[in-house]
Amino acid sequence: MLIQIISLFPEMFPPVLETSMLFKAKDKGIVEYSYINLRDFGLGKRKTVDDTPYGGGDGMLLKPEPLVAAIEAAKAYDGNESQKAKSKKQKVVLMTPRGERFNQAKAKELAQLDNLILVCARYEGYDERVTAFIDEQISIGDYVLTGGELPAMIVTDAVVRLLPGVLGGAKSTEIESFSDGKTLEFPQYTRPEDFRGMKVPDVLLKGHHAEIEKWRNKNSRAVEQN
Ligand code: 4GS
Repeated sequence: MLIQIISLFPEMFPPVLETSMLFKAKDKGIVEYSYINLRDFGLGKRKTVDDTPYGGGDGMLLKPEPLVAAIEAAKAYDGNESQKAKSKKQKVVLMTPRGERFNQAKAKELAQLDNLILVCARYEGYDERVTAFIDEQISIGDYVLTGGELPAMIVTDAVVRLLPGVLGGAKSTEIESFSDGKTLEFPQYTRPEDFRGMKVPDVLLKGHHAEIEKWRNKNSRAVEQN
């Protein structure tokens, strides 16, 4: 999968996407990350990307020309050797609190794509006409951030871990064992048995599998999974 990220702050991404599982996915050739600096598409000598809103109001908006030029550049790039994304399943997703709420089902859906283009807004927002060049608008929650970069990282994380070959064998079979679409998220413990006076629940120490399952069910929250 080719994941392209359009942002005014592309330097925010490598520290997160080049770490741990997200890096391993890239190292294995399962995913390619490509960062597009919106500033490169700014207008004039000053590479302007923002302007004041018609009708007045606080703050600045992203202008449509640079944003749409960046989206078109992203669409024209067809990935490195391992990712021949061109003319395959491609989607342009804009991160915005006005979008549809992100969840595991959406992550699953996006994980089917060959090419995901994530657009990160900044300032007070963007010129509404860019939405004509966007396939979907997604929000990670009902709060206002300073930019769409953290939301884009969250979407990337949730999507990449679903790509075949990213999670190790043990982990993926663990998920498959609750194959009703939900996973039971229950409290877990590891050594030591006594940590600062807090004991691991007895039932978990005894190896009685039926009792353990009962305890886990009782203390579970069902979370949509894979
Ligand atoms: C979100 C969010 C967000 C909104 C971007 C204000 C800069 C900011 N994006 N889910 N302008 N919540 N974006 O807060 O996706």
